[in-house]
Amino acid sequence: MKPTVEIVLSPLLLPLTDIKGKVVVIIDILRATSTICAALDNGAKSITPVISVEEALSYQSDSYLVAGERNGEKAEGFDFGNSPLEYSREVIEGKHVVLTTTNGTKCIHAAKDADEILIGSFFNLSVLVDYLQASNKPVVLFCAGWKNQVNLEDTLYAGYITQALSNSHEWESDPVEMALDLVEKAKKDPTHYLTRASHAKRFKRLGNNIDLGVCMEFNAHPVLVKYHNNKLVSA
Ligand code: 3SL
Repeated sequence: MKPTVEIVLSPLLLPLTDIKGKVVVIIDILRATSTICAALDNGAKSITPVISVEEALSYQSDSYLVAGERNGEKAEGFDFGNSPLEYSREVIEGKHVVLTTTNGTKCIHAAKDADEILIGSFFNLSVLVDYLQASNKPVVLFCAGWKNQVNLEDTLYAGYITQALSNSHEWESDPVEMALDLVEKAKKDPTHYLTRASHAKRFKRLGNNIDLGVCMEFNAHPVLVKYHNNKLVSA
């Protein structure tokens, strides 16, 4: 029998899914999990995800850069916001980062009962798929959404992963079927398709016309990211 793949479309649905003994992939395409992959691929030593702005600021020191956002904008007093473009090798190599974001970092904490927690973004799609296929374990694709609402970009990405796992894994899941349909619908031009996403519209209102396209660069940061000892590290 093949291992299963499931999709959790919103953090509110996580308690309905048994994640013990499974690999959970955290997905927040815009932008937390994309930023995490970019920073670690560009040489950051570790990223500590925390829930609150106050907790993040308590780390501020010579040893930690404090990063993150609230409602899409850099939080006050932080060194960095949450755009992958801010995390170039020049500024991030060899550094430890503490990160808090509106949705994504909370999901990492919510998944603590999982056997293994990994980070998924378009930046590391192929590396992640290779790992999931080889590990032969049940997989839960956990979409961060936006403030507990389902969103298009995380669901679309979960569809790409399930499509790639269709030989190694099996499912009986309506969210998986929905996500696969989304892949079909978006396949001509997934970036253009996602311009209708509410978070893409939010970015526009904030004057950010770049990050959607950036976060859709397939395999631009081919790094496998694991959560280990309260930190995200490149494996
Ligand atoms: O909510 C999050 O975790 C962030 O990724 C949101 S934002 O894209 O930085 O606005």
